[in-house]
Amino acid sequence: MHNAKCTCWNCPAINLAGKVDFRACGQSIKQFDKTADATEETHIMAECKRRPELGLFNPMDITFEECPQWRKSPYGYMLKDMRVMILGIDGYLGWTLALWLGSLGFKVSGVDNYNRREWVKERGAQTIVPISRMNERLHAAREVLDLNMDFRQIDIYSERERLKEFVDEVKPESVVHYAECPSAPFSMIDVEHAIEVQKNNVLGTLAALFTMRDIVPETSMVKLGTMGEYGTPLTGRPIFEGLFPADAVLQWDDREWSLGGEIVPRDPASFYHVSKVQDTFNCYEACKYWWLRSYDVMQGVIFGVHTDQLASDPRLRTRLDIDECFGTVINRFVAQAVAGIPLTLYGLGKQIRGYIALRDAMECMTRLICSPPEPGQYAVVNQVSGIYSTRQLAYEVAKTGREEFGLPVEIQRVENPRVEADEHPFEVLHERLPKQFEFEAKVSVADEIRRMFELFLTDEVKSRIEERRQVIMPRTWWSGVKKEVERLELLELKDELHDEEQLYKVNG
Ligand code: USQ
Repeated sequence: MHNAKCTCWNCPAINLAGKVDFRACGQSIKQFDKTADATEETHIMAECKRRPELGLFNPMDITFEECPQWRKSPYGYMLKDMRVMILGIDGYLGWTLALWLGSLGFKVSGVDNYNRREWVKERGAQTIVPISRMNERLHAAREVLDLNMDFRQIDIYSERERLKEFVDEVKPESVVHYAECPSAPFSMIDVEHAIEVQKNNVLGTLAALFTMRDIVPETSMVKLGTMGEYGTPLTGRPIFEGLFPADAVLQWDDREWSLGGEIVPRDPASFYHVSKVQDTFNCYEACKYWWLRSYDVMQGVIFGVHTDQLASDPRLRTRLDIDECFGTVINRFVAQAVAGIPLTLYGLGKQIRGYIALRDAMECMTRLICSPPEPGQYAVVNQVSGIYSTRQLAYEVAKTGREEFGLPVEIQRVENPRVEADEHPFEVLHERLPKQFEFEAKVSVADEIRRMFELFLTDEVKSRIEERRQVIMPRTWWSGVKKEVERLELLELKDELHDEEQLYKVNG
């Protein structure tokens, strides 16, 4: 199992004691290797909050597989009854993860300020999959899955004291940070929206980091970043996992420097993506100054509706947005196919992105929660399971819609309201999740598209899509102009074209 050999050094249940030198942050674990004569005067020692009878000991002494508090699970060794707090538990990902973790035996708590519900409402849109109020959702989770989740309505930035009190009460052993506005177009509407997104995201993250420093410094923060921080380097330079590998070299002016361990350059594509870049630096600094530990999860574009828990009862479903601001591209394409709107490819439709299905993203998060970084470690994973152009995805949706659901799906190219390269090289490294954490993607794009059609074609969801069809076409231009995009071309869907445009994986 991927985390069998991790030691108490990685475990959130320890208190650090002995010779803890906070200036040593970022030092490699090697410097604290076990030695026979380790004492609290000479070495970092640990006390276990769960097993106080151990007294002071060297944190390298006990591995997860040796510790009775860590149990085997499908996703690695898992800390028994591990307490996970989800910031943003009411959202598309937050609610899905809460049910997923709860079903695995984690003790789940969460906070939310319901901003997402308000932002979507403000755009005149709605989740096409109906969701109920939080207390009804919690009630259903109890009834159907026997889960008792502890929830508080808290804004993590403006209600910092309440957040502190809740964290102090729960003492989470992992904090998942999903409490951010996830929309590039929303941040580009006008100055008010740009400020709202950056305030919510950057200041909320800072508040969460300070809270963790003060109350649960041994707890890891699993923070949702985005592949969009990196942009699409036009030189074709590979997109490394957050930090340059040790052998990366910069050559210039007949001289040479190592780039190993430096944060790779960012080229964000909207004021939203800029907020995530700022978060990266804030998390990185918090790890450096205070020995916090964090995974920055550079997630690709997410899609899908399915996990076993979400499907177990209609009251447990997660939200699903399809408007120009909050709908991600595959989810939007399937809704467009159902609404009889030709799928909207922006520009050439040759933008390449990393993608991951909802269920697979949950599995990745679980593996990361179960394998916390070392104290002071800021680590990055690129969380994608396939690399596709938007054109390939549109063809896949059109093909499935036509052949399996008998829908007359068409594809159009429309003006691109965003400022982004619509033809560019793209080489993403996404090796850590499969190699270090033994993650293997389980959900294919084709299968998830099929599931989405099945759900979207049910009477209730279909009529909610129809009700809000006016929010589907984009009107938010990066230039600030507000006008609906115009069609550039209606693509002809020939059978041969289907074969040419088959989904493929560029790498990985
Ligand atoms: N696109 C279309 N047609 C549409 C909608 C989008 O061609 O109807 C194109 C966009 O121009 C873009 C690509 O599809 O090139 C992806 O767009 P998106 O809206 O699905 O995703 P994006 O705005 O990039 O943002 C989403 C999430 C965000 C996350 C990001 C990961 O909303 O939270 O950060 O995916 S990534 O794209 O890797 O940056």
